[in-house]
Order: sequence, then C-alpha cells, then structure tokens
Amino acid sequence: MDKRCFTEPVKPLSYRSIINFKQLHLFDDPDMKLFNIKLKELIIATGLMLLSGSGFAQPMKNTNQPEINRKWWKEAIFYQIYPRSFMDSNGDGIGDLKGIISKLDYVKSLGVDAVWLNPVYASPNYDNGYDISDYQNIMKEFGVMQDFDVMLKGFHDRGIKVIMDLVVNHCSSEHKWFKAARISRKSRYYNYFHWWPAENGAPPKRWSAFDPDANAWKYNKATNSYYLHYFAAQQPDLNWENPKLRQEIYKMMRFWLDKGIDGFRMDAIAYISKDLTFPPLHAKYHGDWAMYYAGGPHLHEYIKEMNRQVLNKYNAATVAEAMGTVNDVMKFVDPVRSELNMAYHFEGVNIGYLPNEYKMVNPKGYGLLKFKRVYSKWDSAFATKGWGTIYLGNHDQPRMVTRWGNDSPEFREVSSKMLTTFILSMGGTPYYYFGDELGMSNIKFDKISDYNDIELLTNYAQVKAKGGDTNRFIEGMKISSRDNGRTPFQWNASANGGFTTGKPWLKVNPNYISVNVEAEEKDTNSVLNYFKEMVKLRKSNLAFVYGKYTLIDAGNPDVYAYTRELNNDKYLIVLNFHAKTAATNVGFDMTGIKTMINNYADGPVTDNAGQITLKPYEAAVFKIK
Ligand code: TEU
Ligand code: CA
Repeated sequence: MDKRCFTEPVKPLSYRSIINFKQLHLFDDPDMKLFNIKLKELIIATGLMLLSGSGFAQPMKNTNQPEINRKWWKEAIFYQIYPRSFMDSNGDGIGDLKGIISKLDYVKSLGVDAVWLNPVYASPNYDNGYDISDYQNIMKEFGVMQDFDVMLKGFHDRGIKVIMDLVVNHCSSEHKWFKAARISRKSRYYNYFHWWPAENGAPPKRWSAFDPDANAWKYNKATNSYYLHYFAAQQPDLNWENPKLRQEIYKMMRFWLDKGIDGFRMDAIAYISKDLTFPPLHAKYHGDWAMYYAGGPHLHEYIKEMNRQVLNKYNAATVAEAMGTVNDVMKFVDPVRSELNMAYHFEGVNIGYLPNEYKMVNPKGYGLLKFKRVYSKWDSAFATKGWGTIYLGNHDQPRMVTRWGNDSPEFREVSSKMLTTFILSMGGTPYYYFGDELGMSNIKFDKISDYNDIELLTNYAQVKAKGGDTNRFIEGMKISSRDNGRTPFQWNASANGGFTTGKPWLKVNPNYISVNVEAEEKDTNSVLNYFKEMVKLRKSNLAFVYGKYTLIDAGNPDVYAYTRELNNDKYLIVLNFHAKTAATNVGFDMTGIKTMINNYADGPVTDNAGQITLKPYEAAVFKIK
C-alpha cells in the first residue's frame, strides 16, 4: 500500500503614476500600503532602471503574455518558521514566541516578505500543534497572547506579513468541544464531530494516517459510538457538514484576522467535507488520500462560504494544502470561483519513493527527467489562471539538500545553492523553509528513541507489529523522515547551536559547529549569503514572478535549464542536478551574455554555439535580454 499522503488583469502602471508617488497605487487591494511603501523604496532604488525603461516599473502592457493581475502574495517570498525549533528564550529546550521576537531582525535580514508560522495555538502536541485544544489561545510552551501580539507587530514594523496555520479538518481530543461531545449523544457539541453509532454495526472502513492499526474510527464507550479521525486518535475530525461548526470556525478566523494577521495556510483543507453515509471505499484507493479523502461532496461550497463570510472581508491571503490532480487543485485557486489564492501540490515532493511503502526512497535516487516533467506540468497548469507555489522543504519533509541535492561535505554547499536558485527562479510563490538558507541537512538518527514524530513512530510500530525489517525502516527514515526537517535552528557554534541553554526537545544536528548563522554571515561565499543574493535577484525583476517559463533541453538527464521571460526581460537558468560535470545546449550564442548569479567562483563555460558546461551542482542565472 502506498502510505504517502498525497497527501484579473494588471492595472497597467502608467509612467505618470510612477513619477508621482502620491498617486501610486500598485495594487487594487486597500490594505496594500506597507507593501506599496516597500515597492516605492525599491522603485527609488531602481530609478536608473526607470529612466532606461527597463525593470518592473514599466507598464505591464502585454506583448506575448496574458494580462497580469498583480498581488502582493504573488510577488512575495514566504519564509516558513517552525516555532518549536527556531529559538528558545527560556532554556526549556522548546522554541517559543519570545525566541522569534529576539530574531526578527534576522528574518528581516533575509529580505523575505512574509512568514508562514506553523501552529502556535494551545495544543497537547501529539502532532506538534496540529492537534489544537484551544484555537484562541497560545500553546503554553510558546508563550502567551501578548507575546504573539508583540511578535506580529515586530514583523509588521519590519514590513513582513504573517500568515498562520489554519488546522480545521480536525482539532484535539482535548478541545472542550470534543470533551463535551464524548460524554453524551445529547451534548450540543456531539454533532461537531463525526460519529458512527455502534448499534449500526461496525463502521465502514476508513484508514488513518497516524493510527497504529491504521483505523480511523475509535470506539467511545460513553456514547456507544465510534468517532472519526483521519489522523491520530487524539485528532478527531470536525464535522463541517454542521453549519454551527462552520460558524464557530469562521468566528475564530475573524478573531485572528481582527488581530491583523495577513492570512492563512490551510492545513489538510481538501479533507474537510465528508459523505455522511460513509459509503464503502474502493480498496484500490487505500493509501491514496487524494482519491479517497480529498474533494468531499461539499468541499468547495464550504470554501466559497468561508471566502464570502470571512476571507474577502479582510483581503486575507490564503494557501491551500491541496491534494490531487491539476484539476482538483485548480478548483481551489481559479479566481473566478472566489475560493483561495495559492495552492501547493504534492506531486513534486513525492517523486522518487518506492511504491506501496511508507516513505522509502528509491536507492537509485530520483530521476531528473521526471522532476522536470512534474514541475513543468504544474507551471503550465497555473500559466493562465490560478496561482501555485514552489517549495522543496517544509515541516513534513526532510531537509531539501539531503533529499534533492547532495549533503556530502564536498557538495552540501553548492547543491544547497543550486536548489535555492531553482526555488527562487521558478514561477509560483516560493515557500522557503527555515534552515535551508544555511544548508541545514538531515540529522539521520540511528535510534528510534531519538525520534519524536507521531507519523514516524506509528509507522515504525506497524512495521514492528508485522515482524518487518526495522533496521531497513530506520535506514529509510534517515532520508525521508519529517524530524530531519524539524531539528533546531543553528544560530552559532556554541552548545546546541545557540538554540537553547537547556536540553533541546529534538537533537541539534552536530554540523552546527560550521553550519550556523554566525559563521555564514561572515563568509561571503556561504549558503546564507547566496540565498540573500538570490532573494535580491528574484525581487529585482518581475520576470521571475510573472514571466513565462520555457523548458530548454527537456531530454537532458542532468541539467535543468529554462527561461523566464516578461516583456523585454529574459533570463536563462541552468542547474546541474548531479555530482558530475554536465553540459546543456541552449541553442543560441552565449558570448557576452551577462551572468547574474553563479554558485562557483568561476562561472560556467559557455560558447558561441550555445553549449554551457557546468561543474557538479553548478547553478547560474543569465540575463539574455
Ligand atoms: O499535513 C496533511 C497531510 O496530508 C500529511 O499527512 C502530510 O502529507 C504528511 O505529513 C506527509 O508526511 C498536515 C500538516 O502539514 C502535518 O504536519 C500534520 O501532521 C497533518 O496535517 C495533520 O494535521
Ligand atoms: Ca522555550
């Protein structure tokens, strides 16, 4: 069984309005002031470009491309912070909000525009905050509401927007709603959840991701019924078919938006609607969550309702954790549907696993041809409508350099830089995971006792119960487990990487001695400084945001090459994904072409026949027009 969870036209900017800043309204959204100010600064800084008629200040009049509807969230670079592992302020070994507050200037120094914060709500932490016991309070380990307010203001003062995780497919079994519901069928909260009365016999099979028996129904004695939990038993699914529940959620969303947050990342949103008759599922869907759980009968009706009643009133930016095909995902983000803004797909990060097993990567690695096909497909899906995202790491993934690059001492830095070049030169809004800017790599635990993640521990228990090969499992997890991406952030070379003065909740990667902020800030060649340069490059020209993507040399198994083109600007990006010298032919004379960025001291060898020879993991961006 495969147990991976599959899981407007631009207002053309007239030269007149650019010259008169008072009249400059780059966006039609009313709350775009801060961002506009930032853009104004940029425009001043690029005044020369203005005069020469190049750069993003020129009107977005159409040449060969569809009209562009500019939005801040399309042009932004998001930086994802996993609060538990970012910075501990009080020595209890757990990252917290005061820790984030102490590092606001670091986030600012990266040049990013927005932050996605993993859940910070009250939670017993069976799934590290994805099991919420009180949506309007802060997790006690993380601090108090006042800390949140200070943090939010701190980000906003620095021109950085903040989106929060919205986890509403399920809550925690310790939420007051569930505690009341499980006492009696007469409870007013009983129908906030999904129940199968025991007098109707055994419930129809539903699989669970984080259950030792993979069973999504759990018997509750007091009510003589089973409750549904797609994830752990401590994460009962909320009953979205109940309008009262929906209103509770909308009220809670307004609470956060009224505080001034800028939007939501919508966790497992594709699963919220269920067919209350719970028809039998086809066995062939087992493991394919997109097939059997995503896209329930009223899913999009509810999202439209949420948009009408909440989101559009605040101009909130939203990103859906969306599963399934291009058509499934498009439904969330096609602007005519008025649902959500951005979506991220799983097809890219699911490449390279062995079929019918829990996150075992193919020992032969992944094929770049497949990788190129998948990312090209999703780019073209959003080329004319909707809006996608681009990411290689997050809290559900291992470290990108280990999974997609090469974490050996020889190649960790160059391959990290190469992957950063990819993320920040592609279409879709980049969601860049904290620590990847340092080139943090997988910790590769040898012992099951070092792990914390409920998903991994559940799957380990299953392998063990079946008498499977636990050593093989542990080896596999060194590459793919979620905890690899959750180890504490590496600030400096002091004990525990400067993350905590206490015992960290999850071990710190021993490579913190050299892979850390302090060392990398000083080293002009560091992964960190490359990241910052790449951020600047992306932000210097809207071709990286709105430009047309064209894959070049599609059949090349080592090199990923493409162009991004908008009006009079055209960039060429070449990325060697392998640990050997490789060449690509781009089909035009490269002499005199300007290199914008490159991850080696001496750039790639180019010639007048269009041949570019790249060193291992070499990456370069050229401006060809
Ligand atoms: O993930 C939703 C989801 O479908 C996960 O099963 C995900 O695909 C899996 O972790 C990949 O290994 C969200 C959150 O991102 C995740 O951290 C939570 O554990 C999950 O929801 C349950 O809330
Ligand atoms: Ca702490």
